[in-house]
Amino acid sequence: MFHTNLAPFPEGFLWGASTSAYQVEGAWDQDGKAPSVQDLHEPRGQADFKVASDHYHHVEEDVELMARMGLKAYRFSVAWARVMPDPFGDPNPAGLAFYDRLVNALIAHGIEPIVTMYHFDLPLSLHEAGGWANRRTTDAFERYARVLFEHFGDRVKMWLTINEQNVMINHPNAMNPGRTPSQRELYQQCHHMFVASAKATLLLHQLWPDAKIGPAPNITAIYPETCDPADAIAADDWESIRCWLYLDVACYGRYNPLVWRYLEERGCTPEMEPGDAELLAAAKPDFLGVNYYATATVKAPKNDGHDRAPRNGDQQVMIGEEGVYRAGTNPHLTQTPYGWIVDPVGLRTTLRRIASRYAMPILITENGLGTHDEVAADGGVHDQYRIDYLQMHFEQAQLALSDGVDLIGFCPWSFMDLVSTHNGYAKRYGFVYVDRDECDLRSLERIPKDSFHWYREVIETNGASL
Ligand code: BGP
Repeated sequence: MFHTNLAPFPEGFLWGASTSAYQVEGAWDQDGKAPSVQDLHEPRGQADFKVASDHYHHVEEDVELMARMGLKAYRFSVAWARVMPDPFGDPNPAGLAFYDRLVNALIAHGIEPIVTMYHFDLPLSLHEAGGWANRRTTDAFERYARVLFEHFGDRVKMWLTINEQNVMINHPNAMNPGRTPSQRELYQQCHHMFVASAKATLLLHQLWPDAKIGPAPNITAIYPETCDPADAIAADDWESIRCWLYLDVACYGRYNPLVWRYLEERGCTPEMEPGDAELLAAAKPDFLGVNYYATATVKAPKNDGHDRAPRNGDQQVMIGEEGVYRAGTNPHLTQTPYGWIVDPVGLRTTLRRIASRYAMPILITENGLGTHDEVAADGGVHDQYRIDYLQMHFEQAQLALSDGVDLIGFCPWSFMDLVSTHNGYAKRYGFVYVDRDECDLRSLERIPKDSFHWYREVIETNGASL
């Protein structure tokens, strides 16, 4: 659809940026923090999460930079194991104190804190007790939620429960170190995450009726590879299993009927406790966080033992499922050097589909370009490629607004360079360069990239400079 007049970005639009605790903080075992599943990763020749970007020791300086860039919002996650080293015990005062410093500095600069409660870093002790397959993890999450809401609820008014629950279920290896759960177990884990998220949602609404909370799945539009109706069914299946299941439970409080049948056929329906259905139905989010990087393309399965066709890849690389769909290719789209599809129009499509299905406010909680950056001879980082990438995605966000999508903010990934989930420090996303490489911590100096200055102007003009 063409628009004769583009809708302007609304007043109060949350121009933000995102990070997550384990990828940026470092101080992995300091001041009482217990290990999380992420601390088990010790990749050879690649950055681990022990020091990361050392945000823990640079927090005030980093917030100063956010203020210089003019950020209206900063999305970060709390490390569950920093606040609750014993998930069933008392909170760690030093852990709370670190986030107090961060939250207070943000507020002093007029930056809205948006807090993800759990971003891939399950406390190791919970993992060792069965992780999300163990129902007690939902009790631990509720306890943790109460600590966070009681402590920060006077200042933090926007919360995200779980980052990319759908990625954790569809790409489970990174979150389940040392083992590969069965599909049945994965959907039990998934159900427990739904329960945990619902409990947190109800609790926040009870304690702080003025605060807002939502999930943060990775949602992306899907294309059938051709107009063959069989490809369209495969695309529908993929979208229901990977995307709608998660938003249907959050928004409608019930499982998607197609996915429920798919689980029944495979003997994978989760065990529910009495009261779960009512709990899911009662917990209503206030907005939807959406991580968007790349669209996917699928085609009909052949059911010949090769539909899965596993490719080496990470959370954005499409893998098929036997008898359900196969990965397809899309000749209209390019890829990043790391093989991630670049599809700005796909962002508009994704937002439109979510809006027309759920009619809820949407916050883009992640989107960005991960690639190699270098400090030039003049001392700057000239990341025009990142500016181009973000410019295209912001333009499509504005088109989505013009289409009628209630888009409340855009938080690119990431505010500063941080450790990539799969590619260490070689793959950078930040507006701010951090002087370290894979294994050499160097100075850890912060250097604003060209994209930093470009984004400052976008924010200052509320998008008019695009
Ligand atoms: C999302 C995660 C982020 C971040 C991002 C980039 O799936 O929520 O934590 O890692 O992807 O991915 P990567 O670091 O693998 O490049």
